[in-house]
Amino acid sequence: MAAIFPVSPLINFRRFTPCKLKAVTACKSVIKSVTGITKVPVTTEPIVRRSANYKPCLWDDNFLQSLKTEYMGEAIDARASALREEVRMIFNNVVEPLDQLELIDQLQRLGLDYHFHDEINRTLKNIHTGQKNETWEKDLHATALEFRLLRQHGHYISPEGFKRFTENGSFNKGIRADVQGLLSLYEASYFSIDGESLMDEAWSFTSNLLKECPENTVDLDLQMQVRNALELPLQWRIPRFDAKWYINLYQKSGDMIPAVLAFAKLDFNVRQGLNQEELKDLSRWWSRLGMGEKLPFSRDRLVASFFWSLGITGEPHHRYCREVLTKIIELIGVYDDVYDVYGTLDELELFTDVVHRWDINAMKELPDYMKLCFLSLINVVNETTYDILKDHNIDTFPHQKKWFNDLFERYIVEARWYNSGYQPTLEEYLKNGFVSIAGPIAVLYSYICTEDRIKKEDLEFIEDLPDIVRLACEIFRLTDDYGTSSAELKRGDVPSSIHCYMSDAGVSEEVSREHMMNLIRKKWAQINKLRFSKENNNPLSWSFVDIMLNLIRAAHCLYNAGDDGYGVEDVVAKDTLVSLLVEPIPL
Ligand code: 0FV
Ligand code: MN
Ligand code: MN
Ligand code: MN
Ligand code: MN
Repeated sequence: MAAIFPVSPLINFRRFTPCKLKAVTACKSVIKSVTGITKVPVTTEPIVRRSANYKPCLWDDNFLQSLKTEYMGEAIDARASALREEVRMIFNNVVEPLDQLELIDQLQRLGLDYHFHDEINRTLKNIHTGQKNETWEKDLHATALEFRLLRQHGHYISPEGFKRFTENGSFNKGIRADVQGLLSLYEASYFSIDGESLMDEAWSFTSNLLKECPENTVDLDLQMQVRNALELPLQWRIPRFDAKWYINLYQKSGDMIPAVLAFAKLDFNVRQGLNQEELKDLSRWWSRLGMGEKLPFSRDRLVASFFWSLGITGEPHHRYCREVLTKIIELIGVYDDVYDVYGTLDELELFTDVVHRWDINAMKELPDYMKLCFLSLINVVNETTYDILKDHNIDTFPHQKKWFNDLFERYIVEARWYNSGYQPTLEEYLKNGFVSIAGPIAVLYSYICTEDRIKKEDLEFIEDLPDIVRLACEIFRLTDDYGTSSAELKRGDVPSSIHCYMSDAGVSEEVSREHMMNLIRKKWAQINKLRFSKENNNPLSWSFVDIMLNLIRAAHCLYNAGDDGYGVEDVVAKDTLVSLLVEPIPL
């Protein structure tokens, strides 16, 4: 235990809120001297530090620099653009609405939709305003596909159409055998708006039936799709992470179009080549920083951080955003480990204060390992400020400084809770936790790095953490806890949402986990509601909100099935990362 020094009257408790008073006693040893400089007291007792036992990173710089692509250069570009125009022509020649919807769905899942935004938007708009399609009356799949795609793209459609498949408010037993229809209805149910009881019914009806999907009565590919959907629905997935899987499925399907298939494969490989170049640059940045070696207690997860940024925004022209997000995520992972694992409370109070002052001269007060943290932070913020100023003529420095301050303010609250053994309620925990997961800061950086025109009112809207941002970040927090809380609890960390609820409600971990899953679905439905509601004064574009939601989709993918796909690299590394970033599709 650190020695307790007499409390100076100048000690600064300004940032303590009443609910954390219990933790205050644990922080007495931070001293504010008359010069206003906070000091970590010298103690003769050895400092006992925790360890997260993270494995070393799987991808060293030499390996990343050795990645090569054959899919670059003029000949490849010419081939890609010929295929793109061929697919555009095919698209424009499809006239039946159901065929159009199927093609749009396929393009999205093949990862090609970003080439055809205009065509897709125009087509969906026509379908939305067009005549009701009588021929679909008995077709559950068509009804559900239309519902899902229209809502995905911001066209409100009522769930009334599904009433045709119900009797006395419950779904018809007659559709049990229609596995394709059930699957489509299941996917559509994730686009429900909070309060739509018919869609809740659709979700429980289809998920129960699909779980028992009769093994011998449907073909293997459909079975595989059902399993995949039960793992995570489309609305919670990043299509590009599954593009290879889907390309393989599409290749075997009856309505495969050769040009579409060829373009999907080529485009996948071209983007992989671009991503490899980006990763090489980032790996040079990271190995030059040397934080992996200097701070061996922390996560060294550059590729996983890049993967996250790729999930948030994968389109080739958002390269700059991926660069910044990867850096930010990588560094946040380290800072988070400083707060959660390695730092003593005294050191953390001091670090939080130095960041608050943002004074490079104060760096000398920090222990050596924290100097690297502080300087890396200042550097990345300065660099990003410069870039944005150069390109947009907007000074984002005060904003960025505030975002990190807000993050560390939440980190220190958790550190105080942990050190004083305080058990927050779920409500109290989430109030702090939706920021401490670094969701808001990731959303804000995504905003300033993707928008062509950064708007002050948009920035301020996000900074105020309105419901739509809060809900998204709460989902991020809940999914992270779902995947990481067991290990966190074992090594010693603040209790997670799962454990807060166990203590609040006196339930088992299993019951609490189920409750969290229901909460996550509920919060998604609330987000869907806000996206469609006209009253919430949300100035953000539909497409930016989608980028924000990609943050939590990536979280769903990384933390799926209760694993920590970020900290424990080999969970996703073996399959998804290699497949996405290293191995091209044979043409
Ligand atoms: C989560 O780790 C972590 F560090 C993440 C998610 C990196 C930041 C990622 C983004 C901003 C996208 P951990 O489970 O240790 O986080 P908590 O908050 O539980 O300590
Ligand atoms: Mn942590
Ligand atoms: Mn943390
Ligand atoms: Mn966690
Ligand atoms: Mn945690």
